[in-house]
Amino acid sequence: MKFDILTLFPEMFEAIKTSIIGKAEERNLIDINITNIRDFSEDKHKKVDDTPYGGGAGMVIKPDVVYSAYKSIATKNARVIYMSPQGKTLNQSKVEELSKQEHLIILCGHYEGIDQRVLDTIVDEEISIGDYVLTGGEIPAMVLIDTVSRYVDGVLSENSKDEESFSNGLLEYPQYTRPEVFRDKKVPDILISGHHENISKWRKEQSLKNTFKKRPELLENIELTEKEKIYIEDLKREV
Ligand code: 21W
Repeated sequence: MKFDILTLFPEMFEAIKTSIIGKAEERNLIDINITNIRDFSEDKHKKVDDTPYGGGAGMVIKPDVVYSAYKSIATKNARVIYMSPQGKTLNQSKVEELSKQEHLIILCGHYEGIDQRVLDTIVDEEISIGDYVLTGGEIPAMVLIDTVSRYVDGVLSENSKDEESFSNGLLEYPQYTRPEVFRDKKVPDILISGHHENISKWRKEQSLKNTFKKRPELLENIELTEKEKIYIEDLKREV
């Protein structure tokens, strides 16, 4: 899978070259290519922005410069995503959908904003990472690359995705490792019993309990089995 980033702050992307994503790139499972929008300025001072028509504070990124940067990397099958506070909030189902694309072009804006005409020309979709204000789209772009890359074949070891938070719509069960007793707190007996069926049942219950306590709204959007519904009703009676 190929990620092309269009940004005025290419140095910020050093951060994703580390860890699992860096390894995935070394193994050619993903390809991350950064394009500095400023390289496409034809101005002698490499100017990329100008004052807004209609007046007001701040500056606006010029459409021609963004368009030339886009043209330099565009392919027929690319999907163009504009990281923007006005976009739909990213979630795990959007991540899975995007992971099926062969080429994502990610445009990063800044507080000053980008001329609307080039956005209308090249952008397929606007995505936000949540309702809070950042200084630019670079961190959101890295969030997107990180989360989408996990779905690319070979990036993660098998089965590490299907049991995790959100893949079944629930939060995870608690985990324990040695020592068996830590500051007078013992590991739950069931995990030491070796009874795999009981352990699996316990983990499912813990997942439901955790979700009910910490993120009850998640339970509204998923299908539960009859057994799970009964368990939730029991939890409600407990409080
Ligand atoms: C902050 C961009 C404010 C634009 C008049 C009209 C990308 C982001 C961002 C930023 C403005 C995301 C203006 C969650 C975020 C991002 C920087 C407002 C100025 N004035 N997800 N327009 N939060 N943020 N534009 O901030 O680029 S995804």
